[in-house]
Amino acid sequence: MADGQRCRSFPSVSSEMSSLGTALSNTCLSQLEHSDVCLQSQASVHRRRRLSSSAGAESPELSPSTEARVLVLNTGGTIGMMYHNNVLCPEPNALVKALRKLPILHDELYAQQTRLYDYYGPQENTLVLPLSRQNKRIVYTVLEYSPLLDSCNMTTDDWASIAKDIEKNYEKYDGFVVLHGTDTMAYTASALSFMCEHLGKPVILTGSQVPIYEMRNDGRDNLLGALLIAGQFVIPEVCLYFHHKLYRGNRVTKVDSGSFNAFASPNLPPLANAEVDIKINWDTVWRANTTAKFLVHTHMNRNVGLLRLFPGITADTVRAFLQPPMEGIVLETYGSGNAPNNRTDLLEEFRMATDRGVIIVNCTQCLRGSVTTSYATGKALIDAGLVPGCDMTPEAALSKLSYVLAKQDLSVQEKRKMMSRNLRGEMIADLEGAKLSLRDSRFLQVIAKSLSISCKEELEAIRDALTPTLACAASKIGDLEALEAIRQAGADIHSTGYDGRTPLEVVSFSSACGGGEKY
Ligand code: ASN
Repeated sequence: MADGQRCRSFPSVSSEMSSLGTALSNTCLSQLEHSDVCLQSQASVHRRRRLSSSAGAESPELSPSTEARVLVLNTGGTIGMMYHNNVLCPEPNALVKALRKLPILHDELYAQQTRLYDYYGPQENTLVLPLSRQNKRIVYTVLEYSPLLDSCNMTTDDWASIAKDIEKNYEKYDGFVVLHGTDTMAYTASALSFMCEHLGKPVILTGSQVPIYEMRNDGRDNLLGALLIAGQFVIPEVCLYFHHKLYRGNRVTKVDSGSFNAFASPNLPPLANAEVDIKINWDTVWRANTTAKFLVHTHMNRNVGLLRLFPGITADTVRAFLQPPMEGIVLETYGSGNAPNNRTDLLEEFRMATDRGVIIVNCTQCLRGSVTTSYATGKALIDAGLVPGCDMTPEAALSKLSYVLAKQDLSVQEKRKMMSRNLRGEMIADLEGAKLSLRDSRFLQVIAKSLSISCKEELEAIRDALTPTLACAASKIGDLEALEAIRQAGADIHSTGYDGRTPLEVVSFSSACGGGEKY
């Protein structure tokens, strides 16, 4: 499994079982992968067929099935900046004009020959990529925000505008690219991942370290890669594309201000690598296990903050920070979630805040790794009422807090619970402590959840593939109750497991050897 997280989160599942799950998920997902690409651009096909039949005999042959539509929301950032008085500032109404002159980002001949603008809207904001290696045409429309912003000037209201624009245009496009400054891109990507619920299409944030107008720049590659992925693959996630890699948006952090390789996703491997081929790690791609309609939540609570512990921090500083109206903070602790346990003054401040309903999430200051309770210095924070942030980045934890605290119909206890649940793949699945046994009907559900199974058919496929194996495992250890539970759940205990034997054969063999009982 490319995503090692999932194996780690199954303490009670045997390695045999997890490799079976891997094989199964690979099969399901590679089948889906194929159908996903086919699903792409159905709307475009329909639209362009109508155009084709009205275009007349002189119109060149269209191959509309190869077209996909992507909406580009240009919010600002260095990618579209120019120098004014020696400093970089966003330059309005310039980007599309520049893109139009770049053959790798626009094929004007195709646009003219196929009367692209007659159908897809004005020339000022509609462009088309040259034919991709997968024989696709990506037609993209740029919606420029006003004013364009350096991302340092963005607030939660700007996140809401992006989310609303995606919602408004959701049906018309196959995917979305958000051009954004790099400085706060990890925050926006995280926030959008929570704001967008039941997302079924890719939303990819990108930008650059050097303006696209300069001779040497990373903007062209980043925009091209984001467009190709958004237009050709159904990756139903808020992602961030930078320097040939596609990341889950709520897993990234900006790690370098002076390199084209500006982002890292320390606790999750990339969703895709765009090298000679674009390789998608389908095992890692998040799939919501629902077919519910896409919706956005734009209400975010702004009474949140980030507090980084440091040796010698005073209780006065902590108390001041936790004063109302503060409702939730992300405490950046040492190592695996540790804080001084010899500082009763500090722990008392945390305790008093959590007692009055402030949610404090414990995240590590380390770039990589998770919060645990291995040390007494970590346990002290649990005792003070902090919520463990597992392996969430501070950016993801903060925006999740802002999203969760805005849910007025939930109690503080429910909000705390929601903070410790994995909502959008922002943390490792919280299955620890789930004491699963073979007789527990949740067993399959937990496996399905970890594979992000999204429909009934997939769940059934998992059940059909796993039940013979589970039944054999139950037989082997003589767990007749489990065998009965599996049989009642609809499994055929006469079908063979991974070693070609039926559960009954296993049980007979085991009892012959003095192991199990006769069923
Ligand atoms: N200050 C810029 C921004 O975040 C940095 C960039 O985009 N590279 O908008």
